[in-house]
Amino acid sequence: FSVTTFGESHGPAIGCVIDGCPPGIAIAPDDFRHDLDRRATGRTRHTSQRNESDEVEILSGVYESVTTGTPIALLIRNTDQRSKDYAKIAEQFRPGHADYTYWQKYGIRDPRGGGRSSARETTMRVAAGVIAKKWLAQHFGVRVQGFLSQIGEIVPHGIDLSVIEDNPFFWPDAHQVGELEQYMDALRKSGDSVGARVDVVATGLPPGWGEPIYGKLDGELASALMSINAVKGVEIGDGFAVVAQKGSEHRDHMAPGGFASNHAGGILGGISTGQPLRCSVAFKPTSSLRLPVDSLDVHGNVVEVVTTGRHDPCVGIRATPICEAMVALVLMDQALRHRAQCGDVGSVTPRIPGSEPGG
Ligand code: EPS
Repeated sequence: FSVTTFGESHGPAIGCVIDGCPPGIAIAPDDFRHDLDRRATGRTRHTSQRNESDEVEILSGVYESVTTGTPIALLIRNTDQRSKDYAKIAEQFRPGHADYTYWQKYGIRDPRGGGRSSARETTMRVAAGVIAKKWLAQHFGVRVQGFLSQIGEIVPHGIDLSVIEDNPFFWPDAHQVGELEQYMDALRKSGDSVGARVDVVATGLPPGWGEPIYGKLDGELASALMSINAVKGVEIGDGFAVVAQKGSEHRDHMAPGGFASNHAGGILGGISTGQPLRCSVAFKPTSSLRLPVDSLDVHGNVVEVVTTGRHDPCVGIRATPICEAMVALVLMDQALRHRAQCGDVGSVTPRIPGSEPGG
């Protein structure tokens, strides 16, 4: 099972090809609406004001509203890809932006709205993830849910997953939404940007998904999540906090009633334990700022860079559905691999119940 995407932010369209998807999954264009809207720009004042409707066209792999097993091709046409400063930024490097490394690698650059390095590409990851989420839910009852667990220095006072769809930040504490609105309004006016952390919890996994050495479940998740634009860190379970833990504290006690804790994040030895999967993703602050900064141009001249345009002051805000999608795609791939090698997924081993989501 594999996914690849194509298209540029200011090109005519973006799209993806999903190969190896099982036949018989019911899919219609409307299925994509909810998650694409959660990720889209222009839906609240706290994100980029680019206004894309993100209508999915199913080009192949689906007949009479079910997948046929052949490659699924999805297309979304760009409709609001205007930009005024192509000429100006075409030869300048934005500090912290991929335009420098694209130039070093290819010696050619598509300056139209960040081209291929734009977060626009993540639209197609979310679209592909919709199919994976649906398949995982129908076959295993797996649910993948993300939330924002930090913006700058602000962390939630409490975690209530039932409120994250009710505010523009995917924030798990309804009492702090006003504070976040004020923080983001001030940040946007200042012209600066800020980093963020997204947590993802997947429940309902059977034990046994993942490979023991190459293709470890945590390795695949880290790779998939790290491949999202602006990601600088991925943690599984307690992540970097394990550095300060004692073994007696970190190990998850086992009893007939289930694991007593979930420091491991639902993975041991690269294989799922049957507990909730927990991972956490760090997003850097957006590099395209209207605050002036010294940089170089492609000729080595010192230039002052000011990036105008419709950029996100906190790219992490829209990242929750993207992280969910990447986790779902990895889980679907691992479930299919496990079924190929071991037969019926989850039926060969007695399941030890896990702790609750976030536990
Ligand atoms: C982006 C810059 C902005 C965002 C874009 C990501 O686009 P533009 O270059 O048109 O101002 O709006 O995000 C999307 C269009 C999207 O759908 O996520 C960037 O530089 O990454």
